[in-house]
Amino acid sequence: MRQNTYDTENELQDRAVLVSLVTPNIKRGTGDPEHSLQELVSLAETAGVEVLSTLTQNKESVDTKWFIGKGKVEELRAVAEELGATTAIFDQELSGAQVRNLEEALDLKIIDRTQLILDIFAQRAKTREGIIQVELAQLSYLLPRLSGHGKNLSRLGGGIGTRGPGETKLETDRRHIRDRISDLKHVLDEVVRHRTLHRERRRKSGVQQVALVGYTNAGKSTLLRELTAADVYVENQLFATLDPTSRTLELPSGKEVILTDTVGFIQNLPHDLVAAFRATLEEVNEADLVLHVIDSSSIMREEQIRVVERILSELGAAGKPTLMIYNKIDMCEDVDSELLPANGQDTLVMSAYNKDDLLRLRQTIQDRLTGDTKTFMLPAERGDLIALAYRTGDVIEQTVDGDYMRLTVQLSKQDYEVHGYKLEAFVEMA
Ligand SMILES: Nc1nc2c(ncn2[C@@H]2O[C@H](COP(=O)(O)OP(=O)(O)OP(=O)(O)O)[C@@H](O)[C@H]2O)c(=O)[nH]1
Ligand SMILES: [Mg+2]
Repeated sequence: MRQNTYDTENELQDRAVLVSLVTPNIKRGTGDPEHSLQELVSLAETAGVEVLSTLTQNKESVDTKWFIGKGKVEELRAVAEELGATTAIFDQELSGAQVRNLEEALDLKIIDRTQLILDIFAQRAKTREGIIQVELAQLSYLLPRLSGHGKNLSRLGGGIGTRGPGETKLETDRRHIRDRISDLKHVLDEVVRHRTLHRERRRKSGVQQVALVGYTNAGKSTLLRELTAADVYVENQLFATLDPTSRTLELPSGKEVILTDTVGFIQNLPHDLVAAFRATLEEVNEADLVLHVIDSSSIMREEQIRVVERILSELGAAGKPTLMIYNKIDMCEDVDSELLPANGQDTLVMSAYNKDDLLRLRQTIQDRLTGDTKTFMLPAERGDLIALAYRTGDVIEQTVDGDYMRLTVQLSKQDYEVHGYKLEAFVEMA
């Protein structure tokens, strides 16, 4: 299926200089460029690149031909030569022409942030669904840039930016790639159909779903592991998890729900990747409760929260019942933790490695999912309202009282807000 040009044994490690261009526009769009560049260093290291140095240029606007200014290209050449770099990685997305021009002028492999992230995903993808999604994203990225590649791929046999769609495929025409994209979409549709069926079965079984989301490296998989004793991959690196993993979580009441781990988010997540992973992230849309996991100790904490919220809203999952989990509190300096919100039904400040915190998390999940017990006095002839009560919550007790039906129902806060409010006029005071 996927031709892989990646050959670990013969591969020379990429030695890279990282480059960031800061223009007023870029600054407005993507948060702090300094943090973004730090993150690019982590991304490069995650991809197995040796980072030699970083270069930043402040400039009024992007240079159409070189992306950075001509003078900066010279500086980059000098630095690269001095340090013996093989590669330059840019923190922003480059056009095909810019890649070609830089490659020719510098005799370096030129990679941009998007390509680097796609490459990490290609290294990580394990399941059929993940592999298809990554290849789809890579091809969509490559299509408009085809003419910019080829040289570096034939010249430098391996390393970052060369995994995934094979060399021969890149040399074929765009139509070929479009065909491949359309084939992959069909296969993906099929996988998605299966996943949807599976999810529907789960939903019909009445089991509630909880989804872990959050910035990459926040501790989502750790929480899944600590809460369910699942054997999942936890690593101090970016994008350790690609494929959603679901496990049964037992709540203090003994009731079981399904807890799902998902792929982490990052700022400037390539658009093609969000599109390709939309299917996987449907899990989030279906969830009864979303656990937004935050690395409280990160200096980018607030930015990361905003990035996750933005991507969730792109996925149509904004406004879902959410519990914000300020994780890794054990790694926080006191001054940082003072700025955190107080614990409550919407917020939990905790450490995934603290037993008491995990108990509290279980309890909060339960409270959020089960909610309150309410008793309604419904007129016996209002079959519609009685049916609504049954649909909306768990009816614990039902008795007939003259012309009325007395129903005791357990309703979560969100269920009550969506449908249950229609029964409000019939609530019996306790
Ligand atoms: N000190 C401390 N470390 C934590 C805590 N939670 C997670 N970690 C560490 O943080 C790192 C990342 O954890 P993961 O669970 O892999 O993070 P993730 O959110 O699943 O990351 P991706 O899959 O990359 O999106 C690991 O080294 C964990 O051991 C915590 O509460 N305290
Ligand atoms: Mg993970």
